[in-house]
Amino acid sequence: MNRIVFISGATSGIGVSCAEKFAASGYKLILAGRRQERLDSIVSDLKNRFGDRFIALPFDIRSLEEVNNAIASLPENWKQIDILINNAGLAKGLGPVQDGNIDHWEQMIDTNIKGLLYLTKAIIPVMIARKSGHVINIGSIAGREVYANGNVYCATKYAVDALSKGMRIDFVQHGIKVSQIAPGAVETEFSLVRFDGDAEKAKNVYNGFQPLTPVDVADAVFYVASLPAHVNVNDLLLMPTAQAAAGVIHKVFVSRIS
Ligand code: NDP
Ligand code: 8X3
Repeated sequence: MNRIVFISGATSGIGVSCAEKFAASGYKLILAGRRQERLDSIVSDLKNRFGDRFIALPFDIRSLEEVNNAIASLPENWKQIDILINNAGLAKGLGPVQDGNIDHWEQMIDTNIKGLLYLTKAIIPVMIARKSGHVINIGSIAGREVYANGNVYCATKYAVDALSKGMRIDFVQHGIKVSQIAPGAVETEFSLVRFDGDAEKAKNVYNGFQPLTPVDVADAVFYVASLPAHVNVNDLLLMPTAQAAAGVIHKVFVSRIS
């Protein structure tokens, strides 16, 4: 196996699970994120278990300059990326637009929309030149239904949905697949980030039901990436059984009387 996968947001959650899954199946991986220490430790652990076919590439996806420099810095034999998993993303805050925090809005828009575009633009030329490749965008149920107080985060994921459709149209003539995986609630660091490190608030999001695990999402990504050349999953909405819609989660609490 000599195929190269680029995973953005590989320091945590879905990105780490994708790294595990593709690493165990023999792929070469470029793992990106801002937290260099975490990336280095993940890469060193993967190297110990699977051999020397992993690269850590720390950069902030919001900076066009950092994105372009990072891709340009790849060794020549690592530039022929076969699969790009556009996973880096975040939510900041949960509240009505009238109380919105402008910094939060900018961070979400710059990461989830502009960062995804910058990275795709930097990597797509090698796929076009080779007339093959696969871009897998991580969308969300939040890109299908707007939920209360989700406004700007939902808008960024609607944008990922639109960009996935647009890229598929633009890249089809070059033999490049574009897929979107849109998960419902997944227990990762997502809510911890959304609530600025408030662990109790984050934990409450997932209390009383079984959310998806990041491994569930990685399994879906791997399935989509493993199909024959003539088959593409355009779009896959993957939900916890207990989540019927964005804002409808069936929670069961067992009360304890001591
Ligand atoms: P995590 O918070 O666990 O992981 C997010 C990843 O994105 C981290 O590796 C983080 O790395 C990276 N990231 C964030 N900002 C930047 C940045 N500016 N530059 C580079 N990397 C960045 O959350 P998840 O694993 O849950 O999220 C992954 C994707 O899945 C996101 O796009 C999210 O919107 C989407 N999603 C999540 C769901 C959920 O319920 N958890 C459901 C549906 C979709 P670092 O901080 O090191 O930069
Ligand atoms: C993350 C899922 O429903 O918390 O995209 O916004 S949700």
